[in-house]
Amino acid sequence: MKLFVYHTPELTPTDKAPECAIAVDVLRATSTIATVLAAGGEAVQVFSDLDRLIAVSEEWPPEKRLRAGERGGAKVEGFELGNSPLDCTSELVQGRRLFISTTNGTRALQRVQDSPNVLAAALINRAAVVQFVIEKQPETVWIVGSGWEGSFSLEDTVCAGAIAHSILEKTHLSPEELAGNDEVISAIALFSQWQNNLLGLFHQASHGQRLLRLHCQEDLEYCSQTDVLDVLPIQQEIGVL
Ligand code: 3SL
Repeated sequence: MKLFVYHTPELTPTDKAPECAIAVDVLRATSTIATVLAAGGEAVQVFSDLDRLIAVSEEWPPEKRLRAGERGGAKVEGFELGNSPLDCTSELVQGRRLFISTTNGTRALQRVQDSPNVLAAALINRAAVVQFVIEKQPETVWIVGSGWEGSFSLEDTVCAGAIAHSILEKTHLSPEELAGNDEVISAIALFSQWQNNLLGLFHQASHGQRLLRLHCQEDLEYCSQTDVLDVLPIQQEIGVL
């Protein structure tokens, strides 16, 4: 198995697809997706375009759907939800499909659509994602961070490092054997440095600071937890997890 880390969708190759692709947006899209599925959501359908989201979700009965939208960290007007995983209680999401569009996370997921195994990962469901990779043994795995509008983000790279670190522990591969690019080694180094203070790292991250200005401290706390949800968001059809 060779693992590659790409910090943003823009840095991800466009001329090939891996056997397994893992999209990461710890703050907060993939944390929200994992939370909805763990809380009994029927499925999560991802859109980059808000008009398309509205048109497709109109085909579902209102009691069977939820619309979640975020732009610039804030909730899209008229939608039931923004992008806070803490709003996704089982009372609200049970048996309903979430139609979601966010600034960066949904772009990362769409960037890897050509892979036969597309997963959504965050720190909270890291163990389930690692378990899938270990059992499936894909030849090539990509972890694609969402970043922020094309730029590197600390929280997605530390999650990539958390996944890589756990794969190393469970397979006994050496970092050189696992790593397909240098980004893997630097992601592992970042995780090793911060694994006991992930919330502290989020406070230093530019998007963490953006969310703190929007009074989302509790979201940061929630998303900085590791391995607390046993849920594997895996794509069943294009755009549906
Ligand atoms: O950019 C995204 O996809 C979002 O996750 C950003 S936010 O955390 O909802 O502001």
